[in-house]
Amino acid sequence: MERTLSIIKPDGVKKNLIGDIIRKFEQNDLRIVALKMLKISKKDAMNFYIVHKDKPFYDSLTSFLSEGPIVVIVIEGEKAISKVREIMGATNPKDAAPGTIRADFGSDIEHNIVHGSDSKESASFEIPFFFSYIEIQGAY
Ligand code: IDP
Ligand code: MG
Repeated sequence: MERTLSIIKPDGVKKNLIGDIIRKFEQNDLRIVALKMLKISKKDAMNFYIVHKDKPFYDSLTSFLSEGPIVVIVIEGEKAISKVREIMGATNPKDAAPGTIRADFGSDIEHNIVHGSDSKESASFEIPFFFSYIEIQGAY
């Protein structure tokens, strides 16, 4: 069993995709164990995406993530990290496999609807970034 963090980014919320995205996760044998909607500051977005601090898109990405409400979700299941990445599709919607969230709904490489932790290490940074232990309704 693994846990991973997903975020429905401001473009996904704006496009009314919260239900569609959660349904995709649940249909793939993944369980939602924590969820909330919030709007984060630019500073919080910069801390969340600190691994990208030297990338040319860091400023624009963190402005985007803080521009409107997001939905943060903890997902639990077998191989949850790679499963969520698969359901999301490649970073650039143009390269994402047909039927993935990013292929179906993403606008461009930045505005790509969803986030998913890319490793156990990033999941263990990202989950407690948004949720405390008692907010997570998991089996362990
Ligand atoms: P990921 O979300 O598929 O893990 P990362 O490389 O970790 O992709 O990048 C984090 C986020 O930064 C992406 O989801 C996307 O919103 C944005 N991003 C990635 N590469 C670019 C780029 O080349 N230009 C603009 N934004 C980018
Ligand atoms: Mg990433």
